Amino acid sequence: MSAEKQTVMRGDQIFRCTSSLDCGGRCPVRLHVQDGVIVRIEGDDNSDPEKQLRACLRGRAYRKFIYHPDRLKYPMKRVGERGEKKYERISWDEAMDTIVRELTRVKQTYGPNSIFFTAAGQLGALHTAGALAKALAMFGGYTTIYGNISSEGAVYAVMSSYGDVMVGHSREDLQNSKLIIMCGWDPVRMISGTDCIYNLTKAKEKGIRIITIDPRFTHSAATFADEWIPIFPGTDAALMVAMAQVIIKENLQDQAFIDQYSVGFDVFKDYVLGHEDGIEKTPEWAAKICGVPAKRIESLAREYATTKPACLMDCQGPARAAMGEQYNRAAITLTTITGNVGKPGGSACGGLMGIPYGHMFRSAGIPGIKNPGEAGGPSIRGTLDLNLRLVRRIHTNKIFDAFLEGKAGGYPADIKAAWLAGGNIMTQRGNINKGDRAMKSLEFIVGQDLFLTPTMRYADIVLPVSSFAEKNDLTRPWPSGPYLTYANKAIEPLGECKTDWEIGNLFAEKLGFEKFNEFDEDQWLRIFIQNNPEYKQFIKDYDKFKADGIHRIDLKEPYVAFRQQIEDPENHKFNTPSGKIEIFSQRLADINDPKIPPVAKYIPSPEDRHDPLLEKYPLQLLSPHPRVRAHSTLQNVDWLMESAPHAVWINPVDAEARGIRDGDEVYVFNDRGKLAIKAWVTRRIIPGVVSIYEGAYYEPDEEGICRGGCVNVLTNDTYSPGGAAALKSALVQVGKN
Ligand SMILES: Nc1nc2c(c(=O)[nH]1)N[C@H]1C(S)=C(S)[C@@H](COP(=O)(O)OP(=O)(O)OC[C@H]3O[C@@H](n4cnc5c(=O)[nH]c(N)nc54)[C@H](O)[C@@H]3O)O[C@H]1N2
Ligand SMILES: Nc1nc2c(c(=O)[nH]1)N[C@H]1C(S)=C(S)[C@@H](COP(=O)(O)OP(=O)(O)OC[C@H]3O[C@@H](n4cnc5c(=O)[nH]c(N)nc54)[C@H](O)[C@@H]3O)O[C@H]1N2
Ligand SMILES: [Mo]
Repeated sequence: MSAEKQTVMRGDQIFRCTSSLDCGGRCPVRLHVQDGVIVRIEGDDNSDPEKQLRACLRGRAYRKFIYHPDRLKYPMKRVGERGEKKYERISWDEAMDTIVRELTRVKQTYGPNSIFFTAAGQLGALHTAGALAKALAMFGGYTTIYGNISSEGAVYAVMSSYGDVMVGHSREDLQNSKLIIMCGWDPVRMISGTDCIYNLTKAKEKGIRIITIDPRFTHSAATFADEWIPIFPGTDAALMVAMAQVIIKENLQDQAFIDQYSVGFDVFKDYVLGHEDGIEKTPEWAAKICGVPAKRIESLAREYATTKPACLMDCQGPARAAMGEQYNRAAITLTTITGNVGKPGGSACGGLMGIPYGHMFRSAGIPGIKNPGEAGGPSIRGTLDLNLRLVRRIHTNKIFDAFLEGKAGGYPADIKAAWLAGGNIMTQRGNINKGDRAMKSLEFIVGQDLFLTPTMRYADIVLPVSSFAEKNDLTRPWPSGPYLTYANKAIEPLGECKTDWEIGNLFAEKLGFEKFNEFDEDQWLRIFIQNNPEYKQFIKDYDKFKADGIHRIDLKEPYVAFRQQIEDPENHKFNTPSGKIEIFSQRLADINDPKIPPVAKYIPSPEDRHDPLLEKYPLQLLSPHPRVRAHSTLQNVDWLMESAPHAVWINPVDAEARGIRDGDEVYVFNDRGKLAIKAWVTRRIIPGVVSIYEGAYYEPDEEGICRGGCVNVLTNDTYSPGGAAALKSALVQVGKN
């Protein structure tokens, strides 16, 4: 270490923290503080290389986020038009008085369900919008969203197949595999657990063969893969069904495993062999759909079925599409028929990849109360019937239609006011230009964030929120664990910032709710640990946990999903009606909708490459998560943006046909919107497909062209039959004007 570095370190106080952002890591970091100011950030310093949790470039740049000059520091009220960014500073008192007055008016005039409430963007245990949700419920209730924007397709697939969302393995288990197939999984960019890349590196060093299947030559392909198999978006189910056809024809399936642990293989086989619809799902059939040559489909099927154990890794991204759940259902079917479920070095598929040890505060948090807005409705617990789920709630990708159409459009309420407690819906939901109209249709909006985001620009009252460094909280790693984290407060809140929890308490106080909050921050965090058996078994010493900032859970061997069900089937059934893995699901059959079939199928979808709209808009649009942001968060950190300028990925074939050269300013457009962006002409994406990272701010000019390059001006505000936000199913054109 240099002398200079040592001098800097000498008066530093070090606080162990993690972010609470919705990113793929939430990595442990050490915040160095001098005179109340964070001066430097370092990563985890665990001396054991096997255990050290290495933060990515985003974690190392947090200082630039926390101290960004654009941070909101005071409450503000809108003085211009919605979306115009004209605001004036007001006091907390005035802000809260206005909120109480306006929400009371709306409640009295239209009923409590006309108040829409949603929160996102951060994942702490205490300093969330939980207190606000409770206060709003006590105030009379609200309408909220249904469906996880990240993973609803995957959730649907695992719930129908396994009856459980905990389908991951510890990342360490990648090293036990003989073959890793990354199908739409790009952890080098999206992290997928802080220990993931280390374990992939170890797997690679061991000589384990790694294949990627992706329309893009991803960062993971570049770093780890022995082979890249390009594929057209939305067609993995065709590829996988054809792999199953080869496996069945050549009798390579693990029949004993299938017989013992699953139901419905015969129904799937009938579909694959064409007994059901007269079309045999041969590699030639699939090649026409997915673009992978038939010979390669055949050899991939053989390689996958004969290498044991093999780890097929599907993810959530490709399932965020118009027929999303079929991709995960098909992957689950493949791993089942090859007997790779519940085995070290195998995988359960299903895209969620969580293990129980990364989810510790599922049951930690301030006890809420039931939202009266949802009282008296039918129970939606455990159902796979999406229509039932939509009775009381608005699908997460349908917020804008719900605002615009209300009950007349079949939505649960006529929305007149919204409280948006984090999350940036005016950048992160499909069809943002519709969002502009929707947000303008409301009578009152209150928002809370660290920045004047495109969403906050529509709010009548904007409340400033503290960053994760300005409060103590329990945070949780991306689902892979296995460790628990405590994010220490390193600095005082900037300006007059408050946490979401404090805002909830303040609102309750203004409404005169007595004894709304009985404990302080430290008391609550201790209570969470005491009351939550999953924490309690590991955290014996609260103060030590707080000081260390992390508790590593010593698993004797890597966690393997469904190991007990496979090794001890007498005593451990799958949580499905049959007690087995459901290749065929009777619950899906009962829904009786060909778009949500009881076995995995390839089903064409709107705005895929077989849609006639392709003539007008010939390019499929991808929108993966940005390597250097967490969605739209961190988008203003110059260090990060310099390292990966925002651009549309376009293949030279498509670029040349349009006279586009690398670095040119181009427009990407369809009937929903138009954005301006630089072109990155690269063979890292296949012809016929373009890609723009999600998360760039929505910045429309007078003509309505998004100058920020927000991909969601182009995407759809629809969802799949299983409830996946169909953000990856969009056709576009690219041109120089
Ligand atoms: N086209 C396309 N769109 C997508 C996706 C895609 O793949 N393609 N992915 C989808 C997915 S998976 C997700 S999860 C969503 C993410 O959607 P959002 O959650 O809306 O995304 P973020 O940009 O992370 O927004 C978080 C906001 O919360 C703020 N924030 C951070 N910390 C706090 C806090 O403590 N309190 C409050 N009140 N605010 C805070 C941040 O400043 C930021 O403005 O995007 C979805 N949108
Ligand atoms: N750096 C960073 N990491 C993040 C986040 C972030 O914002 N920034 N967000 C986090 C969150 S909330 C989530 S939900 C996860 C999401 O992470 P993912 O679920 O992995 O989603 P995406 O980022 O959309 O990545 C999808 C990948 O699949 C590929 N792909 C798209 N369509 C297809 C297809 O049809 N077939 C195949 N085979 N591949 C396809 C894309 O090219 C891309 O490589 O990431 C987390 N990690
Ligand atoms: Mo997500």
